[in-house]
Amino acid sequence: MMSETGHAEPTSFFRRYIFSTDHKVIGKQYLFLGMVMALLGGLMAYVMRWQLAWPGSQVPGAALLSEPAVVDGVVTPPFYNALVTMHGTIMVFFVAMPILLGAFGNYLVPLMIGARDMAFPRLNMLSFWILFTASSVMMISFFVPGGAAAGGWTAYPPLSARPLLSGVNWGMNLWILGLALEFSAFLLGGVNLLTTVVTMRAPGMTMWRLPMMVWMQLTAAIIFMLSVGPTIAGAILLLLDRVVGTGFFVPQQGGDPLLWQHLFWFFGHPEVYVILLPGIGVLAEVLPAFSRKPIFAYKMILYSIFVAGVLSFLVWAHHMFVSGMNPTLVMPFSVATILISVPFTIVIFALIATLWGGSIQLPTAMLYALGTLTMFIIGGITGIFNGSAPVDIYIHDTYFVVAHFHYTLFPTVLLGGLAGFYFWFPKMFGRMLNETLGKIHFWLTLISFNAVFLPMFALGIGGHVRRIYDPSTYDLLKPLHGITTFVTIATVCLLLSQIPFLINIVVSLTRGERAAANPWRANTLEWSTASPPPHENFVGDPVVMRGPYEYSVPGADQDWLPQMQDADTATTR
Ligand code: HEM
Ligand SMILES: [Cu+2]
Repeated sequence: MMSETGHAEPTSFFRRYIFSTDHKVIGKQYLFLGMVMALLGGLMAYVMRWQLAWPGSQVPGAALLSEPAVVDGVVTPPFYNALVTMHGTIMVFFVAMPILLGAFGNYLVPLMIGARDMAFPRLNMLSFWILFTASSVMMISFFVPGGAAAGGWTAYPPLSARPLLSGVNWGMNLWILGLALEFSAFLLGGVNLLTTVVTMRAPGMTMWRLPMMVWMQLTAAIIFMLSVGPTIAGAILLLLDRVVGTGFFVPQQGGDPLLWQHLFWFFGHPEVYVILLPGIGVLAEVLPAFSRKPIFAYKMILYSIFVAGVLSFLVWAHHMFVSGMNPTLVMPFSVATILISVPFTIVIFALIATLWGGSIQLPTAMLYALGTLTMFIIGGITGIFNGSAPVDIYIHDTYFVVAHFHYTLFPTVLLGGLAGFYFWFPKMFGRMLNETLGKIHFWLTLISFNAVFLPMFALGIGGHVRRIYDPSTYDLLKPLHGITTFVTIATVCLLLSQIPFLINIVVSLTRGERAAANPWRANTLEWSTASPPPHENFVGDPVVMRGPYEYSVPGADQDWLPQMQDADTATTR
């Protein structure tokens, strides 16, 4: 039978690998783009950290950069501001979203629901190429006169609204353009994903039989689409302020900078859940598979996520406690923020309970999943400090905040992303990754990650504010300088720790053991087809018999029951 999206396998190189409409190729394109951008974002962090530890000294490698960004190998203050801004922007919009939503969403969702492709394959291709254009616009902005945007990833006006104030003109305009393109790419992607999950599930794949990853992608897409509107409106106003001379955000012209903060954070807070949910999706697939147990409280996790999703729209002003907003509103926002920890705690406990009493196996994918879970708990708990208004007044805009959000984002994006990468790599590329290199990579990454970000809590409490170019100019930071240097050395270690990973990819892609269809003995549909899956995914038409987490079912003769085991058209191994 031809599927709704049925299309013959393309034969030309361009249609196959560049302008492909196959969700699997597009998923890999997103993955590759996200990894390249992660490398660039990581290098930017390295340059920043070097300047902070040894202010005014030459940054090794920076001679490759040209004036006026770098003078004699030393980073200039305007370039430092651009680095902070672009590192944050790139990591959130061009690493986290492409990998967690773009790559995992595109690659896994059609396979997991038993579809042959996304609902709109050409639109899917368009989304990727719009995102590619957006990334190029962002990177090109470094090379225009005045350099890249330098007002922070939050682009607060009036700094961002008036070229005169920051010295950045075209860089900021291109930042807005790049972000607009990025939003378009993920709005189109979200519509595509939603339609796919709603209309293209295989027979028997009821909503309550969906793998958790699909639910998380679906919820993330909905949260993104519902929250991004006000920020798009805000970005248009900001562009008008910049190029037409309106004053929506400029006090001298009767505008209000706080308006931007509201429009930005109404999206900015839900956005972190857009990133977090696919990370939870990875955990929800990996933890059951390697503890050989059903996920604990499937529906309860989902209800908690829905509650957290709704609450995420009601907490945005916790980023603005010290902005001069109406003090009457501070407490409701503070309480709502702390309330969100309730549903998330339920999710975390359900994931831990999934492990409880299981036959735990520890391949690299599982190590990364456990690393994600434990590190995210630190991020979550420190968020309660920030959310509590009286505490936040002291730690706002310090390295405590930087430590907190890296403890939430780094685990979900990089540790969670790597858990997913090690788990689905055999499916995507048909080869097994090397486990020894994988474990070395894991331990080095986990230890150096903590060495980078744990001391930042102390720096923040000690008064180290964020987004500063030269800590040595502040007397109060002098006693802390040893910690600052330590953090920078750890950053270099963290970056070097990725070398075994890159070696692993190259070695495994060329010489790795060939992957069986179902190397982890997992249940979801993607494991019932070949590794890598054929064009249009399944040989026959998949029919789903049961839920996704039937591991160690009493009385069954094997400890896993694939979702489509009884369909005679498919193999289970
Ligand atoms: C290689 C690991 C990383 C290191 C060493 C690192 C380091 C830094 C540093 C030094 C800053 C500037 C802090 C400041 O002065 O305010 C920063 C900001 C930031 N980072 Fe990272 N980071 C890393 C990974 C990530 C990841 C994975 C994400 C998100 C997915 C991320 C998101 C951000 C954001 C949103 C900002 C705020 C930018 C701003 O203030 O406008 N970082 N990071
Ligand atoms: Cu928030």
